[in-house]
Amino acid sequence: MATEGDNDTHMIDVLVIGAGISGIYQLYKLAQTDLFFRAVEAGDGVGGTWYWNRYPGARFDSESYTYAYFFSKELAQEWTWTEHFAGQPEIERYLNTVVDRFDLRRHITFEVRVVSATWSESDRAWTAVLSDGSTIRSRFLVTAIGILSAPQFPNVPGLDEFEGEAYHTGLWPKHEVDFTGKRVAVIGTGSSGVQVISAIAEQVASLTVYQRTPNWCTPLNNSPITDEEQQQLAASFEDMHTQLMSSFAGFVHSFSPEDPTTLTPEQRREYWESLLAAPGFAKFLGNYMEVMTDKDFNAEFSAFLETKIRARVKDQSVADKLVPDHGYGVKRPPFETGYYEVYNLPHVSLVDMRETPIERITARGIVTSEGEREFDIIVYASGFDAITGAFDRIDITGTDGTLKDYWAEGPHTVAGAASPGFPNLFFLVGPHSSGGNVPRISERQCDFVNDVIAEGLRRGATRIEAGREAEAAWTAHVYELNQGTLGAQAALDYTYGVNTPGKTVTFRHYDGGLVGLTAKHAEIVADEYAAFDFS
Ligand code: N01
Repeated sequence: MATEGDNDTHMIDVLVIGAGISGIYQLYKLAQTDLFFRAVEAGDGVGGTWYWNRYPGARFDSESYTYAYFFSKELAQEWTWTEHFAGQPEIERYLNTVVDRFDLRRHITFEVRVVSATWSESDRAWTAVLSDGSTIRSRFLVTAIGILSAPQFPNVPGLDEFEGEAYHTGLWPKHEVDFTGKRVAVIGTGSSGVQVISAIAEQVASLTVYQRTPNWCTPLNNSPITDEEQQQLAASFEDMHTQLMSSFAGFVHSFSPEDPTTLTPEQRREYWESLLAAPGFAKFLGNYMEVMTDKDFNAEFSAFLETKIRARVKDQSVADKLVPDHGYGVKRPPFETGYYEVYNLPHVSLVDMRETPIERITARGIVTSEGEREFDIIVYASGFDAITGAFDRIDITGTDGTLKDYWAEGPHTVAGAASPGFPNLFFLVGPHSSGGNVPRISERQCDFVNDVIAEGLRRGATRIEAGREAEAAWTAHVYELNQGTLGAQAALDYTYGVNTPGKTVTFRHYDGGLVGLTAKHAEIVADEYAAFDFS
């Protein structure tokens, strides 16, 4: 194992962009090799998503122990999660512990962004220009930049005019934000909005929620991990890893084996009641598969959830606005703790932006078609330019042009790991690979990418390029799986790019889960990596 001490124009072997969940694992893997490597990270600490999204209420909605690393049993024994769904501070502590425990911090240059990366055919290397003006030349470039890391503000005028405090959930400051007695607006009701709204509602003087699309929010059912559970978790470390890595999407939950057509509506409801009492993603991934694929079962489950929302919200005219008109699961559903009860508080109001859209932000507050409301704090929970957004923000130029142009009409890749025309560039968690519990997907992808690089080095190659045929086959597979699904029919989710003005509406996620990705990797290996050109 070796590393380059500083950012200069020496040639290194591998440059990793990002020190979040995937970047840390990638560094751990590189540290087992004799390659020269370095990571650059925009934040002043590690964690990626869990560094930037430090807003009140931010926490896992995958079980903590399913989100953690599995590369070290000692680490798993040394670290104990306090809750089934850990909060952001604990997650950030965990990631820092990992980095220090395995001495990875010294490989990371903090507080710099990669502005551009350009491939040189004569050098067979990438030159990355960093935001501090320095450059790094590297034979291989590995992006660990996440799929939800390019924060996006509402496209309304006046954002800079507001004279109060304004924060984006994905760019939350390290200092404490005091909401006590403040008039607060939250724009956006995705997973971040739902978490922050629930966390601050009791503290504020007034809370106004600006909602464009209501979501199907179901209880997270978080709880402390008992001593007995800790012992069980410690004892089942290997089994848990095997279970997760062979599951559909890297979660502990798996679809019900029962055929709902053989059950009565009462039996289905009884099962759904049990799901609502179960933790996290059970409502989605522990459901009948048919709820996600058949519009009638989907409508029945959605109607069941509607009764739950209406029972929790006292004012039915508010409940009318909170009940989605899309089916459950066609848009990534948030998980909540006390969310719907927030709307029973006298100082909380809900603005339906479909009826009264935001026209502009002013020095004092927010103007909708209904008039102006004044605020001390505006929270933008308005999401991200998802999946390809973080790639578009780096000027990546390969053999025939930029990656942004190459993916302009939609990404095309070999197994989400690489694209033709961009030799020696690999993506960990990027387009057309993700779709599940991110650390498990990224573990799989990271192992694969490092195997491809190792194979190239074993063959004495200095250039590894994804093949066009393999790219066409994987892209066709991604769209084929997605075609006709309830998600594709609705095309409401950020995985289609619909939340980003001007972005081509096309599917950027992957519906085959960890299972599909694993099968593809195995096929590529069995085919002696013919999907890649080594030279
Ligand atoms: O972002 P989002 P997020 N005018 O895009 C609204 C993960 N995550 O940060 O739905 C008005 O879901 C937008 O409205 P609409 C998780 O994968 C996990 O909340 O586009 N409104 C929506 O309501 C999640 O899915 C956890 O109509 C505008 C909201 O802003 C993903 O991150 C916690 C608007 C954005 O919701 C993203 O979640 C948090 C505009 N111009 C996040 N633009 C865990 O629990 C956007 N909106 C692990």
